[in-house]
Amino acid sequence: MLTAEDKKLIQQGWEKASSHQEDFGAEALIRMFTAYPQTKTYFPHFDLSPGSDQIRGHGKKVLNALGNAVKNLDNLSQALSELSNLHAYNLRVDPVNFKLLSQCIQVVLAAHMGKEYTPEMHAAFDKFLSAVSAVLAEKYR
Ligand code: HEG
Repeated sequence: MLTAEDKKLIQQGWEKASSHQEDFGAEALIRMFTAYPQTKTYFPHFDLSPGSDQIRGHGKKVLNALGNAVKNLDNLSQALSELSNLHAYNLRVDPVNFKLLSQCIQVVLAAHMGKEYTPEMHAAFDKFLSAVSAVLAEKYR
């Protein structure tokens, strides 16, 4: 459950990320593919070399979707409903992978925001990304 303070920190933190969607998204994906190579199996059709057009394009899509979630913090299930269907029924991504990408996204935010990424902001993003992951995985039941 996100508190009012969490929501404020997420919105504040996202202001910085939103102007670097493609860069941050691509970096998070590269970190995921490097640290957890098993995640590459979902992208056999991608050129997975760092900086490829597909990685950048997909990174931008993922961060854009998160930006949409940030705008709908009180309404995540509805805001992410189509993506949830896509991941469960079409892509069939094993839900464990959402945690892996979430961690990589947090590393990217922390690395780029430095001191601005306070422990409180970290905790807020941790809750937010867990909530997004729960929605993306909820149709698997
Ligand atoms: Mg997913 C497509 C968002 C985790 C594998 N993902 C997409 C798309 C978005 C998205 C916005 C494009 C949808 C469209 O084209 O309509 N993904 C998204 C979020 C998160 C996530 C917000 C979690 C924070 N995705 C995720 C994980 C994997 C995965 C963990 C696998 C390890 N996504 C995946 C694949 C595609 C998408 C294989 C299709 C890529 C393509 O063919 O273009």
